[in-house]
Amino acid sequence: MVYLTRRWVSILMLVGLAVSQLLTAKAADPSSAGAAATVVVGNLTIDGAWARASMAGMKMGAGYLTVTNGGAADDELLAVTSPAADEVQIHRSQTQDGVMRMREVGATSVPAGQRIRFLPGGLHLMFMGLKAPWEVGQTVPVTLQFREAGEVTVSFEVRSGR
Ligand SMILES: [Cu+2]
Repeated sequence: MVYLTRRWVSILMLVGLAVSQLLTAKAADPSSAGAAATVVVGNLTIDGAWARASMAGMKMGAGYLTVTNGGAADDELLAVTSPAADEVQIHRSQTQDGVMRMREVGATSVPAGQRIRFLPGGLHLMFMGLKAPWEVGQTVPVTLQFREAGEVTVSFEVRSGR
């Protein structure tokens, strides 16, 4: 339909980046350029952070990420908060007797030298009481509190995917 020149595409990307940075202005980490950037805190590397677009009328949301512990000491994800939700819980989905259930697991260990993946159908962040619907393209600031590495705020990119 419309053929965008390379110049236009880069201008649009810059505008998009500026908007996403405005939306995540509360994010404490100025080094994270845009959504789903790799964030390093202490011995931990966090990447692939994304959240699912919320369904109409639903006040709950789910978020996913990968945490890699490159250090020699175990760490633990103690708590999660976000200005976009009343409460954030750490959940695990499990299929029991053919029914998918999820339960709150609380603090989650990130052992030395290991990678913990939060994925659909498994470990995930559950956002309760969304302040507003989450739409594809926006970003959600999420603060992760680790026992050893401390606190870090990561931008979760809202996607429609599964
Ligand atoms: Cu859940």
